[in-house]
Amino acid sequence: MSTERTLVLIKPDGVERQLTGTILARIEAKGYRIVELQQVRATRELLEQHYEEHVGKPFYEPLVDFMLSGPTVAVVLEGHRVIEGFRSLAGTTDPTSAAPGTIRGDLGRDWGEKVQKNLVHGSDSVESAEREISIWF
Ligand code: YYY
Ligand code: MG
Repeated sequence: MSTERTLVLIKPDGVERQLTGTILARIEAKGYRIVELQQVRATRELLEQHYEEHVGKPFYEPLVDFMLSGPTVAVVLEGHRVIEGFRSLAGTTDPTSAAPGTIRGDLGRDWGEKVQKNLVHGSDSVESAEREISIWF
């Protein structure tokens, strides 16, 4: 058995567009368990830790400003291979080309701004999941 935990964020665009319930319903329908959930207003310090790997990239500052623009819903999911499973449910980073059937592919698109408002975040490895969960919870 490889039961895992992953950190999912419903980003400010998802909360603003009132897609929280829709996104959580997709996660629950897939069979993953929600073990923690809270709506939070991220701080710059928190985001600097969360997006540590992206500091200095051209999209970093606009990304942080976007993440500061409104509340985020932070969720911890549990399930067998949930790290890979949630990223598969979410779809690829660019919402314009994310496959239909995925959260980003069905609900997200390019809004013509510098940052891809792609609705959700999901941890990409066991190590980043542990690190990110400890940042948000
Ligand atoms: O893991 P994932 O969210 O799919 O993408 P990352 O490469 O980790 O980038 C994090 C975040 O940064 C992404 O969700 C949107 C934003 N971003 C961007 O605005 N422009 C890029 N070229 C790459 C990423
Ligand atoms: Mg990532």
